[in-house]
Order: sequence, then structure tokens, then C-alpha cells
Amino acid sequence: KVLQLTLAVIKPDAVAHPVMLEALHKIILGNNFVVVKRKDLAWRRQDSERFYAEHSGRFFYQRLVEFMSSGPMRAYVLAREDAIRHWRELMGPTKVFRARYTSPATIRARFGLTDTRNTTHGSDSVESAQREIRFFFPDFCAEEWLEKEEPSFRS
Ligand code: YYY
Ligand code: MG
Repeated sequence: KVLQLTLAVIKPDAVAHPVMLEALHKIILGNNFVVVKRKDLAWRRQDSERFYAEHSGRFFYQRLVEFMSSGPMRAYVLAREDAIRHWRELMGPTKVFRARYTSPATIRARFGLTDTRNTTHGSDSVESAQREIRFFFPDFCAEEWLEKEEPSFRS
């Protein structure tokens, strides 16, 4: 088993509701993720634009950027084997209304409000996880952490 890191973010809609925030934190801990780093923060509009630059020009870009800079968020660096895939599976489909009929047990189906206010973010590849972890935690060195921590994960 290879330990993998991913970036998970609890978005402003879910942070705003204490019950949702608590439930999401429990889901993380209940699914064998190790919380490597955790931070509460809020974005300025330009942070939001930079993070989602790949979507600039899409019809939802303005509302996405606006929403993601509308209030506090909580970011996590999470570790487990296959962390990227596992977190994305727990979140479910991007679109909340699709999630509700295709995968009703997922986070977005259960807690999401709209396709934009969809509660959580998760990296979608090893490359984006590296980029996104650096974006949120510029001082964090994955290699150093893995070197220190990995022996305790080996069986
Ligand atoms: O990676 P993921 O968050 O599941 O979806 P992306 O396709 O990367 O879109 C990023 C972000 O954009 C999504 O979480 C909400 C928002 N968005 C939207 O507001 N409306 C859409 N129709 C599609 C995406
Ligand atoms: Mg994405």
C-alpha cells in the first residue's frame, strides 16, 4: 500500500453551518484519513480566480469565484492509501442534483445546496493534489512528511 496525499476543502456553504462542518469532519476521520494539515482561512476574490483559473470562461466561473470568496473555508491535507480517489468517491458527483439521484449516500448529495454550493473540494489527480496543496499550504513539504511518517503506515 502506498500512502497518498490529497487536498480536501470544506467550502463556505458547509463551514457556515456548524452541523455540516461537524458531520464532514467526522466523515473524514471515519474513513481512515490521517489529517496531516488543517487550516481555516478565507479567500480574496483574486485567490479564488487563481485557484479556479482552469475554469475561466465557463458559464459558472463568475458564480464559482464569487461563492468561493464569500466566507471562511477549512482546508485539509489528508493521507491514506488511494486518498485522491477515496475522497472524490465520498464527495460524489460535482452536480448536487445529479448526485442526489445517482449516488444519494455521497457528501454532495446529502449536504449540497446547488451545483456551485456543493460543500467540498477534492483534488482530482496526483498533479493537481501537488499544486493545490502548495496553493493552500506553501510551507508544507510532502517529501519531508512522508519520510518522517511513512514507517508507521507500513504493515
Ligand atoms: O472537481 P469538482 O469540484 O467535482 O468539479 P469541477 O468540474 O472541477 O468544477 C469545479 C467547481 O465549479 C465545482 O465544484 C462547482 C463549480 N461548478 C459550478 O458551479 N457549476 C457547474 N455546472 C460545474 C461546476
Ligand atoms: Mg475539479
